[in-house]
Amino acid sequence: MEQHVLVPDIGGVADVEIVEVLVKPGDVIEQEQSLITLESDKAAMEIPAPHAGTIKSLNVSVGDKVSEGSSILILDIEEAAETESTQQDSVAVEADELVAQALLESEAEVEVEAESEIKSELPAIIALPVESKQLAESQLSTDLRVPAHASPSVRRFARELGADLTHISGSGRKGRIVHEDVKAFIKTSLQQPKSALPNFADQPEFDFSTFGEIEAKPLSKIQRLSGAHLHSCWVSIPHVTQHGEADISELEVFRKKLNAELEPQGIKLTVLPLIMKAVVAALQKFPSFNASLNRVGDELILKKYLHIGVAVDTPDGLVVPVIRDADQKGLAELAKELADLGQRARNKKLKPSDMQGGSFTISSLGGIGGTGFTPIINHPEVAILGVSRADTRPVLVDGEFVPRLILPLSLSYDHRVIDGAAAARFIVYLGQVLSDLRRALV
Ligand code: CAO
Repeated sequence: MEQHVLVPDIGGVADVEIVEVLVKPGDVIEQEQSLITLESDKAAMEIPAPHAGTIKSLNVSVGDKVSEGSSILILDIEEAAETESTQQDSVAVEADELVAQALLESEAEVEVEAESEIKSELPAIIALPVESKQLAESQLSTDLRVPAHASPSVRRFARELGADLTHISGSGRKGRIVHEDVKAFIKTSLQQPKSALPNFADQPEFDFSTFGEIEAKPLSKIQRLSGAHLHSCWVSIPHVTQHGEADISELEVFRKKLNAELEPQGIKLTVLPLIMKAVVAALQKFPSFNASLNRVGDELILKKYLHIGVAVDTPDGLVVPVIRDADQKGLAELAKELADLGQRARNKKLKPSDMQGGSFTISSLGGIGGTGFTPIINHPEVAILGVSRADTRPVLVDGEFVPRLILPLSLSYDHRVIDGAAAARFIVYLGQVLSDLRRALV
Protein backbone atom coordinates (compact mmCIF):
# COMPACT_ATOMS: atom_id res chain seq x y z
CA MET A 1 0.00 0.00 0.00
CA GLU A 2 1.28 3.46 -0.89
CA GLN A 3 1.18 6.21 1.68
CA HIS A 4 2.12 9.88 1.58
CA VAL A 5 4.37 10.69 4.54
CA LEU A 6 3.64 14.22 5.71
CA VAL A 7 5.44 16.61 8.01
CA PRO A 8 3.89 16.00 11.44
CA ASP A 9 2.81 18.61 13.98
CA ILE A 10 5.90 20.74 14.48
CA GLY A 11 4.37 23.02 17.03
CA GLY A 12 2.82 25.45 14.58
CA VAL A 13 6.19 26.57 13.21
CA ALA A 14 5.90 27.22 9.47
CA ASP A 15 8.40 27.30 6.60
CA VAL A 16 11.12 25.35 8.36
CA GLU A 17 14.15 24.62 6.22
CA ILE A 18 15.23 21.08 5.34
CA VAL A 19 18.96 20.87 5.99
CA GLU A 20 19.42 17.16 5.40
CA VAL A 21 17.62 14.45 3.43
CA LEU A 22 18.63 11.16 5.04
CA VAL A 23 16.93 8.68 2.69
CA LYS A 24 16.55 8.11 -1.03
CA PRO A 25 14.08 6.34 -3.32
CA GLY A 26 14.46 2.57 -3.08
CA ASP A 27 15.63 2.63 0.55
CA VAL A 28 14.01 0.07 2.82
CA ILE A 29 13.38 1.91 6.05
CA GLU A 30 12.33 1.05 9.57
CA GLN A 31 9.62 2.71 11.59
CA GLU A 32 11.06 5.73 13.42
CA GLN A 33 14.05 5.91 11.06
CA SER A 34 14.91 9.54 10.44
CA LEU A 35 13.85 10.82 7.03
CA ILE A 36 14.82 14.49 6.95
CA THR A 37 16.37 17.04 9.28
CA LEU A 38 14.60 20.36 9.80
CA GLU A 39 16.34 23.39 11.16
CA SER A 40 14.51 26.39 12.53
CA ASP A 41 16.16 29.41 14.11
CA LYS A 42 16.08 27.59 17.40
CA ALA A 43 16.51 23.89 16.76
CA ALA A 44 17.42 21.07 14.44
CA MET A 45 15.14 18.07 14.46
CA GLU A 46 14.88 14.86 12.48
CA ILE A 47 11.47 13.74 11.24
CA PRO A 48 11.00 10.01 11.80
CA ALA A 49 9.19 7.54 9.56
CA PRO A 50 5.69 6.74 10.82
CA HIS A 51 5.88 3.25 9.29
CA ALA A 52 8.42 0.80 7.95
CA GLY A 53 8.48 0.30 4.19
CA THR A 54 10.24 1.07 0.93
CA ILE A 55 10.62 4.62 -0.30
CA LYS A 56 8.88 5.00 -3.63
CA SER A 57 9.62 8.64 -4.31
CA LEU A 58 10.92 11.73 -2.55
CA ASN A 59 9.02 15.00 -2.73
CA VAL A 60 11.57 17.23 -1.01
CA SER A 61 15.20 18.20 -1.22
CA VAL A 62 17.71 20.08 0.90
CA GLY A 63 16.86 23.78 1.13
CA ASP A 64 13.08 23.31 0.74
CA LYS A 65 10.90 24.96 3.36
CA VAL A 66 8.13 22.85 4.87
CA SER A 67 5.28 23.18 7.36
CA GLU A 68 2.93 20.73 9.02
CA GLY A 69 1.21 18.64 6.34
CA SER A 70 3.83 19.13 3.62
CA SER A 71 4.45 15.92 1.72
CA ILE A 72 7.89 14.42 2.35
CA LEU A 73 7.74 11.19 0.38
CA ILE A 74 5.66 8.29 -0.80
CA LEU A 75 6.18 5.10 1.13
CA ASP A 76 5.35 1.62 -0.05
CA ILE A 77 4.12 -0.18 3.05
CA GLU A 78 4.13 -3.94 3.09
CA GLU A 79 1.12 -5.64 4.56
CA ALA A 80 3.03 -7.10 7.50
CA ALA A 81 4.65 -3.76 8.20
CA GLU A 82 1.29 -2.07 7.95
CA THR A 83 -0.24 -4.39 10.56
CA GLU A 84 2.75 -3.91 12.79
CA SER A 85 2.61 -0.15 12.38
CA THR A 86 -1.10 -0.09 13.24
CA GLN A 87 -0.25 -1.88 16.45
CA GLN A 88 2.44 0.65 17.09
CA ASP A 89 0.37 3.72 16.37
CA SER A 90 1.06 4.97 19.86
CA VAL A 91 4.79 4.98 19.07
CA ALA A 92 4.19 7.07 15.95
CA VAL A 93 2.05 9.49 17.90
CA GLU A 94 4.78 9.73 20.49
CA ALA A 95 7.29 10.50 17.73
CA ASP A 96 5.07 13.29 16.41
CA GLU A 97 4.70 14.74 19.86
CA LEU A 98 8.43 14.64 20.38
CA VAL A 99 9.12 16.52 17.18
CA ALA A 100 6.64 19.22 18.15
CA GLN A 101 7.92 19.31 21.69
CA ALA A 102 11.55 19.54 20.64
CA LEU A 103 10.92 22.42 18.27
CA LEU A 104 9.06 24.29 20.95
CA GLU A 105 11.21 23.48 23.94
CA SER A 106 12.85 26.21 25.94
CA GLU A 107 15.21 28.25 23.80
CA ALA A 108 18.30 27.51 25.81
CA GLU A 109 17.95 23.76 25.86
CA VAL A 110 17.06 23.39 22.22
CA GLU A 111 19.74 25.84 21.18
CA VAL A 112 22.39 23.74 22.90
CA GLU A 113 21.31 20.63 21.07
CA ALA A 114 20.99 22.39 17.73
CA GLU A 115 24.45 23.81 18.14
CA SER A 116 25.99 20.50 18.98
CA GLU A 117 24.37 18.95 15.94
CA ILE A 118 25.48 21.64 13.54
CA LYS A 119 28.86 21.85 15.19
CA SER A 120 29.40 18.26 14.22
CA GLU A 121 29.18 19.12 10.54
CA LEU A 122 31.38 22.14 10.53
CA PRO A 123 35.01 22.23 9.64
CA ALA A 124 37.54 23.38 12.13
CA ILE A 125 37.98 27.09 12.36
CA ILE A 126 40.62 29.13 14.10
CA ALA A 127 39.26 31.65 16.61
CA LEU A 128 39.16 32.49 20.28
CA PRO A 129 37.88 30.14 22.97
CA VAL A 130 34.24 30.53 24.03
CA GLU A 131 32.84 28.78 27.09
CA SER A 132 34.42 25.81 28.79
CA LYS A 133 31.18 23.98 29.48
CA GLN A 134 31.70 21.64 26.56
CA LEU A 135 35.24 20.98 27.66
CA ALA A 136 34.79 17.79 29.65
CA GLU A 137 32.44 16.46 26.96
CA SER A 138 34.79 17.38 24.16
CA GLN A 139 37.58 15.41 25.77
CA LEU A 140 35.46 12.34 25.17
CA SER A 141 34.93 13.27 21.57
CA THR A 142 36.53 11.41 18.72
CA ASP A 143 35.80 13.45 15.60
CA LEU A 144 33.41 16.39 16.02
CA ARG A 145 32.65 16.40 12.32
CA VAL A 146 30.68 13.12 12.38
CA PRO A 147 26.94 13.87 12.43
CA ALA A 148 24.80 12.07 15.03
CA HIS A 149 21.81 10.01 13.88
CA ALA A 150 19.27 8.87 16.42
CA SER A 151 15.52 8.45 16.77
CA PRO A 152 13.54 11.13 18.62
CA SER A 153 13.07 8.85 21.63
CA VAL A 154 16.82 8.29 21.86
CA ARG A 155 17.33 12.05 21.51
CA ARG A 156 14.89 12.69 24.31
CA PHE A 157 16.55 10.03 26.46
CA ALA A 158 19.99 11.58 25.81
CA ARG A 159 18.66 15.07 26.53
CA GLU A 160 17.16 13.94 29.83
CA LEU A 161 20.50 12.47 30.87
CA GLY A 162 22.47 15.47 29.57
CA ALA A 163 24.39 13.39 27.00
CA ASP A 164 25.63 15.13 23.85
CA LEU A 165 24.85 12.83 20.91
CA THR A 166 27.73 14.14 18.84
CA HIS A 167 30.08 12.49 21.32
CA ILE A 168 28.44 9.06 21.11
CA SER A 169 29.26 6.36 18.57
CA GLY A 170 26.19 4.51 17.33
CA SER A 171 26.06 0.73 17.35
CA GLY A 172 22.70 0.52 15.55
CA ARG A 173 21.98 0.09 11.85
CA LYS A 174 24.08 2.46 9.70
CA GLY A 175 25.75 3.77 12.85
CA ARG A 176 22.54 5.03 14.46
CA ILE A 177 22.72 5.77 18.16
CA VAL A 178 20.49 3.51 20.25
CA HIS A 179 19.46 3.66 23.94
CA GLU A 180 22.24 1.26 24.95
CA ASP A 181 24.87 3.58 23.40
CA VAL A 182 23.58 6.49 25.49
CA LYS A 183 23.64 4.38 28.66
CA ALA A 184 27.18 3.17 27.94
CA PHE A 185 28.29 6.76 27.28
CA ILE A 186 26.85 7.99 30.58
CA LYS A 187 28.48 5.08 32.43
CA THR A 188 31.88 5.91 30.92
CA SER A 189 31.42 9.63 31.59
CA LEU A 190 30.67 8.96 35.26
CA GLN A 191 33.90 7.01 35.53
CA GLN A 192 35.96 9.91 34.11
CA PRO A 193 37.75 12.14 36.61
CA LYS A 194 35.88 15.42 37.10
CA SER A 195 37.36 18.36 35.21
CA ALA A 196 39.09 20.84 37.46
CA LEU A 197 38.71 23.58 34.85
CA PRO A 198 36.53 26.59 35.62
CA ASN A 199 33.04 26.60 34.14
CA PHE A 200 32.62 30.05 32.65
CA ALA A 201 28.99 29.31 31.76
CA ASP A 202 28.18 29.29 35.48
CA GLN A 203 29.66 32.74 36.02
CA PRO A 204 27.39 35.78 36.15
CA GLU A 205 26.95 37.87 32.99
CA PHE A 206 28.72 41.22 33.15
CA ASP A 207 26.61 44.32 32.69
CA PHE A 208 29.05 46.39 30.65
CA SER A 209 26.44 49.10 30.12
CA THR A 210 27.20 50.18 33.69
CA PHE A 211 30.47 51.57 32.35
CA GLY A 212 29.30 53.16 29.10
CA GLU A 213 27.44 52.66 25.84
CA ILE A 214 27.51 49.16 24.39
CA GLU A 215 26.09 47.23 21.44
CA ALA A 216 25.43 43.47 21.49
CA LYS A 217 26.29 41.90 18.13
CA PRO A 218 25.40 38.21 17.72
CA LEU A 219 28.19 35.95 16.49
CA SER A 220 27.56 34.28 13.14
CA LYS A 221 26.51 30.64 13.21
CA ILE A 222 29.94 29.62 11.92
CA GLN A 223 31.66 31.64 14.64
CA ARG A 224 29.50 30.20 17.41
CA LEU A 225 29.81 26.62 16.34
CA SER A 226 33.43 26.69 15.31
CA GLY A 227 34.22 28.48 18.56
CA ALA A 228 33.13 25.41 20.51
CA HIS A 229 35.29 23.18 18.32
CA LEU A 230 38.29 25.47 18.68
CA HIS A 231 37.85 25.70 22.39
CA SER A 232 37.73 21.95 22.64
CA CYS A 233 40.90 21.63 20.49
CA TRP A 234 42.71 24.31 22.49
CA VAL A 235 41.98 22.89 25.93
CA SER A 236 42.17 19.18 25.13
CA ILE A 237 45.38 19.13 23.05
CA PRO A 238 48.69 20.05 24.68
CA HIS A 239 49.91 22.57 22.09
CA VAL A 240 53.46 23.69 21.49
CA THR A 241 54.31 26.10 18.66
CA GLN A 242 57.69 25.80 16.97
CA HIS A 243 58.67 28.88 15.00
CA GLY A 244 61.04 28.84 12.07
CA GLU A 245 61.76 30.59 8.79
CA ALA A 246 62.66 29.76 5.23
CA ASP A 247 64.73 31.67 2.71
CA ILE A 248 62.39 31.67 -0.29
CA SER A 249 64.40 34.05 -2.50
CA GLU A 250 65.03 31.40 -5.19
CA LEU A 251 61.51 30.02 -4.82
CA GLU A 252 60.14 33.50 -5.50
CA VAL A 253 62.15 33.77 -8.74
CA PHE A 254 60.76 30.36 -9.77
CA ARG A 255 57.20 31.37 -8.75
CA LYS A 256 57.31 34.56 -10.82
CA LYS A 257 58.61 32.65 -13.85
CA LEU A 258 55.90 30.00 -13.52
CA ASN A 259 53.28 32.67 -12.91
CA ALA A 260 54.12 34.33 -16.21
CA GLU A 261 53.76 30.95 -17.96
CA LEU A 262 50.45 30.16 -16.25
CA GLU A 263 48.89 33.60 -16.65
CA PRO A 264 47.55 32.94 -20.18
CA GLN A 265 45.59 29.99 -18.70
CA GLY A 266 44.09 32.32 -16.11
CA ILE A 267 45.97 30.67 -13.25
CA LYS A 268 47.50 32.78 -10.49
CA LEU A 269 50.25 31.04 -8.56
CA THR A 270 50.73 32.43 -5.06
CA VAL A 271 53.35 31.01 -2.72
CA LEU A 272 50.75 28.81 -0.99
CA PRO A 273 50.71 25.92 -3.52
CA LEU A 274 54.52 25.85 -3.35
CA ILE A 275 54.33 25.73 0.45
CA MET A 276 51.79 22.94 0.10
CA LYS A 277 54.22 20.93 -2.04
CA ALA A 278 56.99 21.44 0.51
CA VAL A 279 54.61 20.42 3.33
CA VAL A 280 53.76 17.24 1.42
CA ALA A 281 57.48 16.39 1.21
CA ALA A 282 57.89 17.06 4.96
CA LEU A 283 54.83 14.94 5.83
CA GLN A 284 56.20 12.10 3.72
CA LYS A 285 59.50 12.33 5.58
CA PHE A 286 57.84 12.70 9.03
CA PRO A 287 54.65 10.57 8.86
CA SER A 288 53.66 11.12 12.51
CA PHE A 289 52.62 14.68 11.54
CA ASN A 290 50.07 13.20 9.12
CA ALA A 291 48.30 11.16 11.76
CA SER A 292 45.61 11.07 14.46
CA LEU A 293 45.52 9.67 17.97
CA ASN A 294 42.87 7.04 18.56
CA ARG A 295 40.12 7.81 21.06
CA VAL A 296 41.80 6.06 23.98
CA GLY A 297 45.08 7.75 23.18
CA ASP A 298 47.24 4.64 22.99
CA GLU A 299 47.54 4.27 19.22
CA LEU A 300 48.61 6.57 16.41
CA ILE A 301 46.67 6.22 13.15
CA LEU A 302 49.11 7.02 10.35
CA LYS A 303 47.39 8.18 7.19
CA LYS A 304 48.71 7.08 3.83
CA TYR A 305 46.81 9.87 2.10
CA LEU A 306 47.80 13.53 2.05
CA HIS A 307 44.67 15.65 2.23
CA ILE A 308 45.67 19.19 3.12
CA GLY A 309 43.15 21.54 4.76
CA VAL A 310 43.53 25.26 4.09
CA ALA A 311 42.04 27.87 6.43
CA VAL A 312 40.00 30.35 4.37
CA ASP A 313 38.86 33.70 5.69
CA THR A 314 35.18 34.45 4.87
CA PRO A 315 32.89 37.27 6.03
CA ASP A 316 31.06 34.78 8.31
CA GLY A 317 34.18 33.28 9.86
CA LEU A 318 36.88 30.82 8.99
CA VAL A 319 36.29 27.56 7.17
CA VAL A 320 38.75 24.83 6.28
CA PRO A 321 38.19 23.23 2.86
CA VAL A 322 40.43 20.30 2.02
CA ILE A 323 42.60 19.67 -1.04
CA ARG A 324 42.64 15.92 -1.51
CA ASP A 325 45.71 13.94 -2.55
CA ALA A 326 47.91 17.04 -2.66
CA ASP A 327 50.90 14.76 -3.33
CA GLN A 328 49.41 13.70 -6.66
CA LYS A 329 48.71 17.21 -7.96
CA GLY A 330 50.93 19.65 -9.80
CA LEU A 331 51.38 23.32 -8.86
CA ALA A 332 48.96 24.59 -11.51
CA GLU A 333 46.27 22.15 -10.37
CA LEU A 334 46.81 23.07 -6.71
CA ALA A 335 46.62 26.80 -7.54
CA LYS A 336 43.40 26.29 -9.51
CA GLU A 337 41.81 24.18 -6.79
CA LEU A 338 42.84 26.63 -4.08
CA ALA A 339 41.34 29.57 -5.96
CA ASP A 340 38.14 27.60 -6.55
CA LEU A 341 37.79 26.49 -2.91
CA GLY A 342 38.57 30.01 -1.67
CA GLN A 343 35.91 31.50 -3.93
CA ARG A 344 33.30 28.87 -3.05
CA ALA A 345 34.06 29.32 0.66
CA ARG A 346 33.43 33.05 0.40
CA ASN A 347 30.22 32.48 -1.61
CA LYS A 348 29.00 29.86 0.91
CA LYS A 349 29.05 27.22 -1.82
CA LEU A 350 31.23 24.63 -0.09
CA LYS A 351 29.71 21.18 0.39
CA PRO A 352 30.31 19.28 3.66
CA SER A 353 32.45 16.81 1.70
CA ASP A 354 34.76 19.69 0.63
CA MET A 355 35.64 20.13 4.30
CA GLN A 356 36.12 16.56 5.44
CA GLY A 357 39.01 14.15 5.64
CA GLY A 358 41.89 16.60 6.08
CA SER A 359 45.06 15.09 7.53
CA PHE A 360 47.08 18.30 8.07
CA THR A 361 46.10 21.97 7.92
CA ILE A 362 47.85 25.09 6.64
CA SER A 363 46.71 28.47 7.92
CA SER A 364 48.23 31.25 5.82
CA LEU A 365 48.05 34.87 6.89
CA GLY A 366 50.81 35.72 4.42
CA GLY A 367 48.48 37.76 2.23
CA ILE A 368 47.70 40.00 5.21
CA GLY A 369 50.85 40.38 7.32
CA GLY A 370 52.35 39.60 10.71
CA THR A 371 55.49 37.80 11.74
CA GLY A 372 54.22 34.73 13.60
CA PHE A 373 51.21 33.28 15.44
CA THR A 374 49.98 30.19 17.26
CA PRO A 375 47.60 28.25 15.02
CA ILE A 376 45.18 25.95 16.87
CA ILE A 377 45.46 22.29 15.93
CA ASN A 378 42.42 21.09 14.04
CA HIS A 379 41.42 17.94 15.95
CA PRO A 380 41.67 15.04 15.10
CA GLU A 381 44.82 16.18 13.29
CA VAL A 382 48.02 16.46 15.31
CA ALA A 383 49.77 19.44 13.71
CA ILE A 384 49.08 22.64 11.79
CA LEU A 385 51.36 25.02 9.93
CA GLY A 386 50.91 28.76 10.26
CA VAL A 387 52.41 30.92 7.51
CA SER A 388 53.08 34.64 7.92
CA ARG A 389 54.14 37.31 5.42
CA ALA A 390 57.48 36.92 3.64
CA ASP A 391 59.70 39.94 4.02
CA THR A 392 63.01 41.04 2.48
CA ARG A 393 65.71 41.14 5.16
CA PRO A 394 69.49 41.57 5.25
CA VAL A 395 71.09 38.16 5.74
CA LEU A 396 74.80 37.56 6.32
CA VAL A 397 76.11 35.47 3.41
CA ASP A 398 79.88 34.86 3.15
CA GLY A 399 80.58 37.81 5.43
CA GLU A 400 78.34 40.21 3.54
CA PHE A 401 74.76 41.32 4.16
CA VAL A 402 72.58 40.51 1.19
CA PRO A 403 68.81 41.05 0.79
CA ARG A 404 66.92 37.74 1.06
CA LEU A 405 63.20 36.98 1.08
CA ILE A 406 62.39 35.30 4.41
CA LEU A 407 59.15 33.43 5.09
CA PRO A 408 58.10 33.02 8.76
CA LEU A 409 56.62 29.63 9.71
CA SER A 410 54.79 28.60 12.90
CA LEU A 411 54.16 24.91 13.49
CA SER A 412 51.77 23.95 16.32
CA TYR A 413 51.93 20.29 17.28
CA ASP A 414 50.28 17.89 19.73
CA HIS A 415 52.95 17.18 22.30
CA ARG A 416 51.39 13.82 23.18
CA VAL A 417 52.30 12.61 19.69
CA ILE A 418 55.22 14.75 18.57
CA ASP A 419 58.20 15.71 20.67
CA GLY A 420 60.06 19.00 20.40
CA ALA A 421 63.05 17.53 18.56
CA ALA A 422 60.80 16.02 15.86
CA ALA A 423 59.00 19.35 15.43
CA ALA A 424 62.31 21.21 15.10
CA ARG A 425 63.50 18.66 12.51
CA PHE A 426 60.22 19.01 10.61
CA ILE A 427 60.41 22.79 10.42
CA VAL A 428 64.12 22.79 9.52
CA TYR A 429 63.47 20.29 6.73
CA LEU A 430 60.46 22.29 5.53
CA GLY A 431 62.66 25.40 5.41
CA GLN A 432 65.31 23.52 3.42
CA VAL A 433 62.77 22.30 0.87
CA LEU A 434 61.29 25.78 0.51
CA SER A 435 64.77 27.21 -0.01
CA ASP A 436 65.54 24.61 -2.63
CA LEU A 437 62.69 22.43 -3.93
CA ARG A 438 65.25 19.91 -5.24
CA ARG A 439 65.71 18.84 -1.59
CA ALA A 440 62.32 17.12 -1.84
CA LEU A 441 63.89 14.67 -4.29
CA VAL A 442 66.63 13.57 -1.86
N1 CAO B 1 54.17 36.29 1.96
C1 CAO B 1 54.06 37.36 1.14
N2 CAO B 1 53.04 37.53 0.30
C2 CAO B 1 52.06 36.61 0.31
C3 CAO B 1 52.11 35.48 1.14
C4 CAO B 1 53.22 35.35 1.99
N3 CAO B 1 53.35 34.31 2.83
N4 CAO B 1 51.00 34.76 0.94
C5 CAO B 1 50.27 35.39 0.03
N5 CAO B 1 50.91 36.50 -0.37
C6 CAO B 1 50.46 37.46 -1.35
C7 CAO B 1 50.00 36.78 -2.62
O1 CAO B 1 51.07 36.48 -3.49
C8 CAO B 1 49.05 37.83 -3.16
O2 CAO B 1 49.82 38.87 -3.71
P1 CAO B 1 49.33 39.71 -5.02
O3 CAO B 1 47.90 40.04 -4.80
O4 CAO B 1 50.26 40.85 -5.05
O5 CAO B 1 49.52 38.78 -6.16
C9 CAO B 1 48.41 38.37 -1.90
O6 CAO B 1 49.31 38.10 -0.85
C10 CAO B 1 47.06 37.78 -1.56
O7 CAO B 1 47.14 36.38 -1.56
P2 CAO B 1 45.85 35.52 -1.21
O8 CAO B 1 45.64 35.52 0.24
O9 CAO B 1 44.73 35.97 -2.04
O10 CAO B 1 46.21 34.06 -1.76
P3 CAO B 1 46.88 32.83 -1.03
O11 CAO B 1 46.99 31.78 -2.08
O12 CAO B 1 48.10 33.17 -0.32
O13 CAO B 1 45.80 32.38 0.06
C11 CAO B 1 43.72 31.78 0.98
C12 CAO B 1 44.58 31.84 -0.27
C13 CAO B 1 42.37 31.19 0.63
C14 CAO B 1 44.38 30.91 2.04
C15 CAO B 1 43.56 33.22 1.54
O14 CAO B 1 42.85 33.99 0.64
C16 CAO B 1 42.94 33.33 2.92
O15 CAO B 1 41.72 33.24 3.10
N6 CAO B 1 43.77 33.57 3.94
C17 CAO B 1 43.34 33.77 5.33
C18 CAO B 1 43.39 32.48 6.10
C19 CAO B 1 43.26 32.77 7.56
O16 CAO B 1 42.56 33.71 7.96
N7 CAO B 1 43.94 31.99 8.38
C20 CAO B 1 44.02 32.32 9.76
C21 CAO B 1 43.59 31.22 10.59
S1 CAO B 1 44.01 31.54 12.25
O17 CAO B 1 42.70 32.23 12.83
